[in-house]
Amino acid sequence: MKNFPIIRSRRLRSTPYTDRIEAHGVSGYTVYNHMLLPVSFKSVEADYEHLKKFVQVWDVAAERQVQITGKDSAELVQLMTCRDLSNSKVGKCYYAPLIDDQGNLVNDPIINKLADDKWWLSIADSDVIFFAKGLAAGYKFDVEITEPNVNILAVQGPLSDNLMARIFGEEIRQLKFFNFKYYEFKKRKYFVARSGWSKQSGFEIYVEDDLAGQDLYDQLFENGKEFNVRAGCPNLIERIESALLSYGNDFDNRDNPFEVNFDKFVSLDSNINFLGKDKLKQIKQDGIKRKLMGVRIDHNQINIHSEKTLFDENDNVVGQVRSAAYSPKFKKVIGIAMINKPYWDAKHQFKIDIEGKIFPGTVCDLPFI
Ligand code: THG
Repeated sequence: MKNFPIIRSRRLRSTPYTDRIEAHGVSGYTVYNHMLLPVSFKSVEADYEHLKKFVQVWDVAAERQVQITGKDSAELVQLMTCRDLSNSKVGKCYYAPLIDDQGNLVNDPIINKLADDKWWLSIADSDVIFFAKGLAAGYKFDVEITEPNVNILAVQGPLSDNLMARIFGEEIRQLKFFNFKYYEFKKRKYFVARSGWSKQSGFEIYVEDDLAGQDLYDQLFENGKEFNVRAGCPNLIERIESALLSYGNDFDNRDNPFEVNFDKFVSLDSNINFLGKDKLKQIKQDGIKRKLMGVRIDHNQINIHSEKTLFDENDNVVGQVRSAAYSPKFKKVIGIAMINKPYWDAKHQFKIDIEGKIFPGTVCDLPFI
């Protein structure tokens, strides 16, 4: 497949950090929530090796916030997710599948509870704001729904604590996973969460002022020299190895949360009210017929831009690979695939066509071990 340049316009939004990541040598973008999201700097594999050893600063402004405030905000947020938020606390982040009336997935945001009547849904790539506004109008909720100017900088990698302590002070080391707090830098308060789309540990800074954010970006590099800081981005290899799922790639609005292994985030027995609850009860009772699994393929390269079908030795369909990459750790191609029921037992064999050649592979559990 040929590579074409992608032409920028107002519709394809830049971020406050775009000029900076270009100065740092960004070499590829994807589009996420109608915004530029970097995918590589040196190369996906070189970025991966660096991320696992040092610390990187990521422009993940494309993880947009849907802000929901007002008297009925908690009711609306709960209506959108099958995760029970009735005991949720201010200062905590909740990974929460959003579900439609058919019981299918709409998005998988991190929901940040800023106050009992103020929520930020830190969304993956789908237009959650219109879904929320439609529900609010239909239910006549007393809420305000906006996309505030919040642009996340993620600081990821094993040395991220050291760099963040240099900027925000030693106390930031105490911040627990999926908690957030405000920390000061140059007399300004920043919302910092311990989270991020890698398993190399790290933080996310939700920046609410463009100029301050650009200065913070530069300061992270000034202070990070001794930790070998680099510009980075969510890394395809690392996130597949870590089984961090990507809405639109690994799952989408044709899939329900049980098929995607979100069982622990589905609350059917409490008395909360959410869209699709009866459908999910029915689906659970009937049982699912396919689910997301890992796959390992005996090859050293792959490029996925649409689903690829897997077959057994009799040409029956085993499932479809939805994301995959060569893993230097496992020395194979690894991927995330929707696997049909008779085949999802670990170790089932399949064959796959990669650029005209047939390669063998096996189904395995997620996460990869
Ligand atoms: N950070 C923020 N917003 C985001 C993402 C992010 N929005 C888009 C996208 N990423 C949302 N998807 C995910 C997917 C996985 C995780 C976070 C966001 C994640 N999962 C952990 C895991 O799977 O181990 C923890 C889940 C849990 O058990 O609670 O971190 O990255 N701001």
